[in-house]
Parts: sequence; C-alpha cells; structure tokens
Amino acid sequence: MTPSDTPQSHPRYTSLRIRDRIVDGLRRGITSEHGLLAHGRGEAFDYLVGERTHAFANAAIEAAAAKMLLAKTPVISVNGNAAALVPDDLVKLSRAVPAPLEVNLFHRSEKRERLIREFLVEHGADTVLLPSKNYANGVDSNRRFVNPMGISVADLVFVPLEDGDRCEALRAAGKEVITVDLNPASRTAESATIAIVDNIVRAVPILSRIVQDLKATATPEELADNIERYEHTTVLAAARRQIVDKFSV
Ligand code: PTJ
Repeated sequence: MTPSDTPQSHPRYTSLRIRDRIVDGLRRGITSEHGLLAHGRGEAFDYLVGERTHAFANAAIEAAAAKMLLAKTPVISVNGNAAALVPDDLVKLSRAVPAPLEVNLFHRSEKRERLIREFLVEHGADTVLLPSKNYANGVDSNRRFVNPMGISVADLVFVPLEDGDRCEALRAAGKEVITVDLNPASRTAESATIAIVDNIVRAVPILSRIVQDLKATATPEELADNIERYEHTTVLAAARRQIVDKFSV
C-alpha cells in the first residue's frame, strides 16, 4: 500500500487514509474506477453524518448480528470497494458467524473476481465463492450471476455498498438483506431488511465484534429480542434527521 503523505495533524487525516485504501484497491485491480466515484459519494454522506457511528447505526448493527447468527444459510457478498476497505474485518465476520464470502460485482470482470478472491485469501479467508454464469438471481445487471452454493441458496445476504436493483431482487426472491449504506435515502437502504447507516470501515469491525459477543453469551430468545427491537423506518428517519441537522442554523 502506498500511503499518501498526509501528516497526522491534517484535520482530514482519517478520511484521507481511508481514500488510500480505495486507491490501493484500484492499483491492485480490486476496485473499479467507478468504485472511486461511489466512495466519493460515501465520503460526502459520511461528512454529513459527522463521521461517527450513531445510535441508529448501533441499533441496526445489534439486530444485524442477531439475524446473521439466527440465519440458516447466511452469505457475505463482497464487491471491489468492500474488499479494498475492510478485507480483514470481512474475513473475521465470515469466521465469526460463520458465513461464506462470495464475490459479486456490478462492473464484472473475471480478472477482478479472481484478484479479489486472492486478496481475501491473503487476508486469511479460507473459502471465497465466485459467481457462476449458470446461476442467475433475477437482476438485469452483472450482479445476476451467483454461486450455487452461496447467494443462490442463502436465506440472508449481507451486502454492503449495494445497488438498489439487486437489493430489491434479493428481497423479491425471499431473502433477508442486511446492508451498510451511508445514504439513508437510497433504494438499497429502504428495501433492505436492516440498513446500517454508517461507514463500512467503522461498521464491519463493530458488527464482527458483536457477532462474537452474542455468539458467546446470547440465547436464541435474546437474539430474537434484538431483532424485534429494530425498527427499520425509525432508524432511517433518525439517520435522515442527522443529515438535515447538519445544515440547521
Ligand atoms: O466492485 P463493483 O463493480 O461491484 O462496484 C461497487 C460499487 C460500490 C462501485 C457499486 O456497487 C456502485 O456503483 O454502488 P453505488 O450504486 O454507487 O452505491 C454505493 C452506495 O454505498 C452509495 O449509497 C454510497 O453512498 C454508499 N457508500 C459508498 N462508500 C461507502 C458507502 N457506504 C458505507 N461506507 C462507505 N465507505
């Protein structure tokens, strides 16, 4: 990784170091050029939510952890941005649940799929599933191709930084969807079962830790209570209010 020469005293230091991960992902062939634009959009929303994990995100993370633990066949879908930003934490989450990692790209190329798999394996992943051209999931984009052992048969899919079409298609196919999306007004956030409105770099480490904690301590009834407490529309409304408040004078 080639870190930018940003001094630690720079007020945007953390944000600029996160950018370095995306740039490194692009150089490695993991992240697409479009991923840079998507990241910029995420950065803007992160600025608006104050670049911290709010109570509305923690509520979603608690419910997401419980849902992942109660799911029968959960799968973690990985795109080029997620792989570049949080490879270690995705691997930890995959082990903790356990749930396989499956590469699923919008701007699909077999080379990028292979490079992402190799990158995740370098970061400790045991198995990384790739999409198969013989299995489609009702989306028109490249995201329609899925692995027959993974998303195809999953009852729950964790899809951070997703596009709305696939989220809606997965829901229409009867699957539960957990997303991480800094835009609380996106179709993805709205159509997901659970939306974690937070930066993936903060949310996935917390999610993975809570999965480990709940797995060690919680009963199935307590997990079900966590899910019961989650109110999707209330959480999204709180996130939207946070953004609006940024501009109130
Ligand atoms: O690797 P590929 O080909 O699968 O492409 C991945 C991207 C992310 C380029 C693709 O899925 C895409 O174009 O996504 P969108 O439609 O731009 O949506 C991405 C959503 O994620 C937007 O709502 C962004 O605000 C949000 N987002 C971007 N970066 C982050 C984020 N949310 C959380 N954390 C981030 N770091």
